Amino acid sequence: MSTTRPTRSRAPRPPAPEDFPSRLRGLAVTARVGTWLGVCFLLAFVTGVVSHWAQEPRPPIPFPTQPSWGYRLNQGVHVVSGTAAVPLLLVKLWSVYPQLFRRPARGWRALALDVAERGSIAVLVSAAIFQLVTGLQNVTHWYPWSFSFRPVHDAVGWLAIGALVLHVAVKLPLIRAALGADVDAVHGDEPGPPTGGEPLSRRGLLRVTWVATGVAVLATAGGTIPWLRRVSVLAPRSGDGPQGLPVNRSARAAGVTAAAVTGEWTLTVRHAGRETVLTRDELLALPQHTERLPIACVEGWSAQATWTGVRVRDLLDLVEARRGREVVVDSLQTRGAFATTLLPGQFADDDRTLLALRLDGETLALDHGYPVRLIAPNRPGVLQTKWVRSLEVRA
Ligand SMILES: Nc1nc2c(c(=O)[nH]1)N[C@H]1C(S)=C(S)[C@@H](COP(=O)(O)O)O[C@H]1N2
Ligand SMILES: [Mo]
Repeated sequence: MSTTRPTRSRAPRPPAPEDFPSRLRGLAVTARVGTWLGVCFLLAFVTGVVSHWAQEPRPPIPFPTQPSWGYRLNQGVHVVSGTAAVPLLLVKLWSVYPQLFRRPARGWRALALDVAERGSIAVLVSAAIFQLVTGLQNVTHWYPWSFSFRPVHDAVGWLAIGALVLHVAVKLPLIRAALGADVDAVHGDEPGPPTGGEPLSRRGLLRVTWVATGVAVLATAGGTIPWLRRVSVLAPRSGDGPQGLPVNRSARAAGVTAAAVTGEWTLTVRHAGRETVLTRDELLALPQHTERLPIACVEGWSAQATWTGVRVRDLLDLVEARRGREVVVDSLQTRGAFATTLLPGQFADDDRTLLALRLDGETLALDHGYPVRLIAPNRPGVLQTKWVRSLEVRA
């Protein structure tokens, strides 16, 4: 191919879009990859909002206790769609980055529009990269930042989705034209599709992109879907831990080892000046109930298990607490954000909500919360408090 650029000019100059002549790039590729990226971001956004809602202590609309596997599915979709977005975003950015070197438009009006468009894309790209990087760091339990993950990831999620809606609205005519035409169609002043001299066709590039996305999905989906575990190399904590269930924070890490096993442990249930203290044997003498409920960690892994123990509602009845009351669940752990949690009324009253003493028929392992742990349906793992020492009914 001949070039129109004069070869004698050696003066350094910033690159221009023409300096990136790959014919694989083009609106046809960008729009197709972008559509799936948009789908992933939308799924991640909706499930992210649900997860945020589930973790709010007192949301305006109470979080439902049905279905018991709802939060599990939600977090699985969140982590899988976020991971699938990584290869899609890389290809999408590669397909458009020569545009970064476009000369600014001439004339005040055109320049103002140009600045507004580039500004909104800068917000979108940075928010998207921030979400994927912090999300993956969260999944791998790597917290190199000093801010609190949940509110920041939530706020930037809204920013990303806002910028995305704006971007799609502005580009809609282009997107529709590109999706309606052949993959090899040439739009605007693009260099045109590969002519056969290039190692890959646009169809080939798209195929590689879908395969890479599929691999990313398989590599993480095992965190939620047990029979995929063996291929899910990136799924964290999938199956290790005592009693076949993963452990996020061990008893030793929570600093509760000695206190829990001395045999002097008791459970205190408090309500309006009344207090009932129960030993482990006394708890075992109360009616025992068995429920199959998942632990669904916010970080993406989840596992179903059979829990046996005392209904929280039965314990609240001992202190004559009315229905609908919030319960503060306190643990033997003295430090950390999850040492104490708030159990909303609808969870406290649900018959499936237990203080579990047994897991899959065996005495609860210390790392799973021995002597007793909270297990409630459709509740984020992070709020399923282990090593419980008291329940206090809020006035
Ligand atoms: N007291 C206390 N309970 C806790 C935690 C904790 O750090 N401290 N971690 C929670 C988190 S993040 C999860 S996912 C579940 C995991 O329960 P498991 O270790 O029995 O699988 O316990 C929850 N209960
Ligand atoms: Mo968790």
